[in-house]
Amino acid sequence: MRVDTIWDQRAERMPADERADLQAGRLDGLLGRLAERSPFYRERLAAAGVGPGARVGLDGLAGLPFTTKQDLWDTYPWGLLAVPREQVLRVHGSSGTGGRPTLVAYSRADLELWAQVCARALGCAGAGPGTLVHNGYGYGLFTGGLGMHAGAELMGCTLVPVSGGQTQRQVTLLRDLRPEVLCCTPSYATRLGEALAEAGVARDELALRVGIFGAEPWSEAMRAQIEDLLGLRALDIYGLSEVIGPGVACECVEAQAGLHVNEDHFLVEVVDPDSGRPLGAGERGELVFTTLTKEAMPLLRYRTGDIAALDRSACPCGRTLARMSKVTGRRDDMLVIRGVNVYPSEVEAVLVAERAVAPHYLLVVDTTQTMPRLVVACELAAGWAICEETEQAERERVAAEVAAALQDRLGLTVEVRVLPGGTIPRVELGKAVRVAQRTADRDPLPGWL
Ligand code: DLL
Repeated sequence: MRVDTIWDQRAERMPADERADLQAGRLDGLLGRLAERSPFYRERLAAAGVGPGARVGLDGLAGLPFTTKQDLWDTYPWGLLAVPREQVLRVHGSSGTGGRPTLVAYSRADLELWAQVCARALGCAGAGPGTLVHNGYGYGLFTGGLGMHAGAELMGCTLVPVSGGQTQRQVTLLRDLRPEVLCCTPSYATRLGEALAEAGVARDELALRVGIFGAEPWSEAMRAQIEDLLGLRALDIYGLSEVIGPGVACECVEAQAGLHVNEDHFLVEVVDPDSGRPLGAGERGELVFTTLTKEAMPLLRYRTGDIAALDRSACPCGRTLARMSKVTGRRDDMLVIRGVNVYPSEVEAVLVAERAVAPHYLLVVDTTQTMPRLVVACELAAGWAICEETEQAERERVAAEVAAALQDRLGLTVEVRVLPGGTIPRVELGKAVRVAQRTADRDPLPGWL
């Protein structure tokens, strides 16, 4: 497999000033299209004093109105369309917790653009025509499966569209077809590693070289674990349905240090999550995207809720696209336990650094008592306890160790349960569930809390 595989040389290596001109032109074009074709944005822009035909350029970006998830819900299902409904070729979305999904629409040109940016992600992984790709992202309304599928087909890869779930079958296909590239969520990558070990498949029976893992947050420590488990280089891929799906940004195998944002199509900003004020390079804040080229459902300054920072320094791979850091959390995933702010990503960092525990965990917020308490449930690493008699004592010893490390890091006393292997429910389809509530009528880990 080659590593000098930049899919779109011109776009991905464009000098920064040339790209800024391209973006400015595209932004003005977008404003024109929105004013003409989107009643929602026509009103929004008029309220912000941006008249039809305005040319704001990149300097005027911060003066344009934001779009939020609430706007998508309020206009559900078609209110943000900027093309006639008949020109929508596909609808995707994410399930959402309120019962109402977030839906997004794609025109033919949008689907082509999406395939292009997913091909760029595969190029970032060193893939090229003929590379065998195992696509374990779910197919359906979720964008992971069909997005990576289209990118791999466009590139001319040999694609195995296995989707999520049916882990035994995935193990067989990984062993028999010997793909080089694995695409799935990071949590499912750990599940596959576990299942391969259970099936007695040795790492050298596999040909995996690189994984393109995303759709959920994962830490550097988790990266090291997955690389070790599967014997591959683990790359992060980021995206969200509202903006397009996977392919908004992806790490390159050369540097593995930040995700190249496809800025010629998705104009990225980082803003202060509270004030909305734009932040500078290196400052951590909320990612905001403007879709410069999308047709069916373009979005202006969309607030993602995802927290990251931007790095505009040169990358050894030769791409000039800015890099975003890993997403370190969401504006709204912070838990407040007895007045202390707890980010699940910080707990994960502690757990993954502990060799005695497996990379499967659940944070349970127990609200059955007057003071909510946080219980961190994880599992003893496979083969860690020497024999059955000592297992329980070992689990208790490791729990005390992890609790001390969490106390150090978070400044909060947390209860830790180290459970026998296989106790934490595995998510085989869709995204990992890392935080659960325990209420009077619901116990996510019956008998263990
Ligand atoms: O998760 C798209 C995707 C599919 C990305 C496959 C990568 C691979 P949604 O279901 O709309 O779209 O969820 C989007 O997932 O706002 C983030 O909070 C989270 N997310 C996505 N990628 C990452 C990542 C897809 N690499 C939401 N790291 C986003 C952390 C991620 N969080």
